[in-house]
Amino acid sequence: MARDHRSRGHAGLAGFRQDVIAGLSLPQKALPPKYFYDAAGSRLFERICRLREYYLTRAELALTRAHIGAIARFAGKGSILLEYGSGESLKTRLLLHAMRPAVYMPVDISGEALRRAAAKLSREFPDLRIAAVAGDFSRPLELPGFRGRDRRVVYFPGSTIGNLSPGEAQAFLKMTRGQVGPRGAMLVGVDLKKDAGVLHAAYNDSRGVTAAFNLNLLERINRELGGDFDLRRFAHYAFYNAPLGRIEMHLVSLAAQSVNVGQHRFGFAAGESIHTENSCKYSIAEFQALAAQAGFRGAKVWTDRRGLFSLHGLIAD
Ligand code: SAH
Ligand code: AVI
Repeated sequence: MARDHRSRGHAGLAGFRQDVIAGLSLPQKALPPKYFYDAAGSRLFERICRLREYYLTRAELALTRAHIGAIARFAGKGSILLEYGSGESLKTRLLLHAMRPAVYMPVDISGEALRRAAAKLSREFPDLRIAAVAGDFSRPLELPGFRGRDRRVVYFPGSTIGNLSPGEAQAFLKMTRGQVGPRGAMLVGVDLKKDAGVLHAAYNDSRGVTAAFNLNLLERINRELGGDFDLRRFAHYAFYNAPLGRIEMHLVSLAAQSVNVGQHRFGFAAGESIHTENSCKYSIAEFQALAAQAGFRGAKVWTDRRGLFSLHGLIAD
């Protein structure tokens, strides 16, 4: 059974416009990565997950399969399972089979992807109670039914936490620490630090799907906010910023140009970029220290055999 709640915290078109105008007015132009995920962006991300170079999805699936018994015991059979940034709920299926949650509550900003995933899951798990919430996890969210007596577990796979700055990640973990309560737990997928060449290939795939995903943000601004970005005059650029331990994605202006978004006009020098995403990579110790600052004890860590990706089992301290 699937129910769909639209959260009141959802910013909508006005919030999108405000964030775009503010971001393009900064000295280093920047746009929040949560806006990648309209219907087209979610489909492009699903294609990224299946690319040879994008090891993250395969590594997390492999480690989840290999350790599913222990992961389900850690989550607690019959718990309420809340997943942030659920997307197509790919890895979640393994968890749903193994832990049989009382309720599964997927939360995602991409309404179309969420509805598609919930409909598919209801066919695959006819007895599962699904309470889908279309909303933005960077704002306070109303989560109907999450405050029951059952144990509460938050699942945050995919290294989506890496798209937050370390400060934002800590605030997010603090918020979920409050949500799960003293008996609760969290499972967080975190991409590990590794060879820069492997990272570079994952964010610069040979088929150009990541480039299309990045450029779709400009297409979305054109479509929804009346922008006139010429996509042929911007290029995808992603590199590993080693001192900061993160992949940075940018869109680089290929010429001096100006662009209109509604009534606003923005000038670009040739070579000037819009910073569109960070994807932070953490060692196991670094992530456990971050979680500890948010009131979680790192109780378990699972990794894939190649040591590419980690899944942290956190317990409210
Ligand atoms: N968990 C899936 C998808 C990861 S992609 C996986 O592991 O493959 C990141 C997901 O988070 C997308 O589905 C995107 O729509 C969602 N998302 C990104 N920012 C969000 C936000 N601020 N609030 C809610 N969902 C968000
Ligand atoms: C969702 N997130 C964890 C992805 C990442 O790897 O940072 C988004 C992405 N950006 C480019 N490719 C994939």
